[in-house]
Amino acid sequence: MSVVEKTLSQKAIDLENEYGAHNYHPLPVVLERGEGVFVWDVEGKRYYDFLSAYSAVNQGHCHPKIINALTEQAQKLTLTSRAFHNDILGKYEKYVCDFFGFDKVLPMNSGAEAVETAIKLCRKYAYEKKGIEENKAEIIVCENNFHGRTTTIISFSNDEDARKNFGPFTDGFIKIEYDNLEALEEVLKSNNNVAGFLVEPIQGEAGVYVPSEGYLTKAKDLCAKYDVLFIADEVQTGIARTGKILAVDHENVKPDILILGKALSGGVYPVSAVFARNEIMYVLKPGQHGSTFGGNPLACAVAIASLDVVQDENLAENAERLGKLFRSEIEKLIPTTDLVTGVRGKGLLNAILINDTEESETAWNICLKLRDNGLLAKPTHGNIIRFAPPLVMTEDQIMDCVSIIEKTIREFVK
Ligand code: IF1
Repeated sequence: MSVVEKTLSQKAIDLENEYGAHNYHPLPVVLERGEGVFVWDVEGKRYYDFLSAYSAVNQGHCHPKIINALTEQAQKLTLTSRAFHNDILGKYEKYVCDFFGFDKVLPMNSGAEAVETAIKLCRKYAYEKKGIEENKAEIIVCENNFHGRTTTIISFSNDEDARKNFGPFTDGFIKIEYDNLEALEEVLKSNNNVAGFLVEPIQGEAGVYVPSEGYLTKAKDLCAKYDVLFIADEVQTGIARTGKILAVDHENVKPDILILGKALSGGVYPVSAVFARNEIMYVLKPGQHGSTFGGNPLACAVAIASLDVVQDENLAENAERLGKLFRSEIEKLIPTTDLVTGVRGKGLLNAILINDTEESETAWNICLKLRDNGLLAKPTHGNIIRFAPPLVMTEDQIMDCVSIIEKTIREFVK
């Protein structure tokens, strides 16, 4: 028997390894508490959270207003299913429709479910309103997209890890290059069966890839011209993350279908939603789509409180301001090091590019050092590190984080 006692962290990691499926490769840190922009590990060490659970915790960890809404509702009524009405669903639906400017909402739980919902809605609308021949509808998607993990969604992914040995796949998707309007128009004008164009306003998983200015506006115009639904997946970019309530707001684009998830609940509970105007949403009739938990009272209470926080605390403006500051500070660092070659992003959805190959361990090792220095972030695509802190951050805190990043980069020897 070893004389060295295992740390609490190691014990927790061992349990996950032994009993959990190995479908993740987490950074070795075991968290037990969160408050605002901070999380603490089981040994009591404090970190800045620079991932925000992939942009789900925009309002900060355990926001008292959201937790309060959760606990109050939890003591009254949690789930009725949609077999019966409940007294908060309609209130929630009105609230979010007013908030995002849509006629109708369809409540779901996870982001992937909401994407699936949007796909079904788009296809049904194409058959019943546009007159596309049954089973012929196609949806245009972008290369390097990330929309979730269901079998239909991975059918149009081009990430080999996400797809390999999960076939057979779902038909009906056409992949084009992201940020390429010619490619979009090419398909639109040559194919009368296109029902929709599904796009992330910024590609998150691809490495925070911000498209050229005007891309979304022009893509939306092309969709309108060819009578095709413009479907924005704002699961990651929505709810103030990029410096506006929605990333499409930067270009004043109004999607025909909008998909939200993650921060719709402040990361407190799985809540997702699909928005559309009446004409589109009316194609769904009773029995044609649903979910046991979608629109449950707990989700409704949590989501209302989460959006109240976004508004009351001006999180979009804060993300815009601190994002500019963050990028300009990192820009200053770049000429002084060989390790970082670029920074990009919008609002507080940013990434730095590490000067090494995608296969290298460098970004991972930098993240381990960042962790040691009190900041948690995770590489995406090997050589890119995503930085997405909660939006409740202050200017002093972000400057503190910039110095942690700077110190880590300077200390780092491959
Ligand atoms: C994981 C990435 C982020 C999303 C967009 C739908 C979904 C997501 C634009 C599905 C989810 C997540 C899932 C998470 C990792 C993560 C992610 F690295 F894969 F790309 F955020 F950056 N549309 N994104 O980004 O939402 O069903 O997960 O609620 O562990 O797979 P979900």
